[in-house]
Amino acid sequence: EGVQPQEYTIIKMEVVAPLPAKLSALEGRKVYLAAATLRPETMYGQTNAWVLPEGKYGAFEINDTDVFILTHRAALNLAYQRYSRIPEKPTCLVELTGYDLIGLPLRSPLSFNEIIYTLPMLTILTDKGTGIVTSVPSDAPDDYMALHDLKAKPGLREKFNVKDEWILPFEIIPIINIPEFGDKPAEKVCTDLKIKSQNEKEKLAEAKRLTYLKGFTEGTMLVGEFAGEKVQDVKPKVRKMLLEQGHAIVYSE
Ligand code: A2H
Repeated sequence: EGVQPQEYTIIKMEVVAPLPAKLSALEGRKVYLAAATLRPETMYGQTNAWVLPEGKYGAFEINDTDVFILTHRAALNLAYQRYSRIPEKPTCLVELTGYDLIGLPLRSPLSFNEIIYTLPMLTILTDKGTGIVTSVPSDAPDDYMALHDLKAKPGLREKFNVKDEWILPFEIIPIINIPEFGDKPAEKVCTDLKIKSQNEKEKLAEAKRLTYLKGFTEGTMLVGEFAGEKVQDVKPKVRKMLLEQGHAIVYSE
């Protein structure tokens, strides 16, 4: 972990009923995958959520109505940030792994896709954020490559029991223009750097550096409430909107 605290926005991705058998103990509650992001202004372009198949997760009681699915580590941090029914003590209602979550249908705030699905990503770190990532393949190189891998490799889909209809209909949605990289910056940079898969860590770090820097300083929104405005200006406005509407919370670690 770094010395500087990192402040994330947690996006509440609602699990769409009916709940699968593994989650039946949560019947009657609002259940969310809690995704940590640094780019709330990109939520229009969500195509899926990512979990680590071998990762350990839990369904935690946040208050009287809401349950968040995330790592135990993140649940403990949240409990110290006033998000638990018992102060400073997380209550785990169901123990889960990533495998239990693959295929869950979700409704996520601002997303143009009304329903999106939970899919496996092999490079998720369980000691960062919540261990749940929302996927925006237009602007995040990791998301672009992980979705590309699943679309291009039927064997990978088979290995994780991923149905074709959870990925094949989901196209990249242009949401931000960057003069140098166009309307699908992650695809452009991954292609330019000849990145072959989600496992090329060093090249992906370079791709992230390039898109993040240029996106923030030179990007313009193409969609949503603030279309035509600079990403720099839109980011705090979208974040405020999501927080005020109860679709997101602040999380630091
Ligand atoms: B970002 P930082 Cl559009 N493991 O959100 C791996 N990656 C994780 C993670 C984890 N446990 N938790 C969060 N992340 C991702 C959007 C996005 C993100 C865009 C572009 C770039 C980008 C949509 N995915 O991140 O190491 C999340 O993906 C570029 C770094 O704390 C989160 O923001 O800086 C970002 O990494 C946090 O990474």
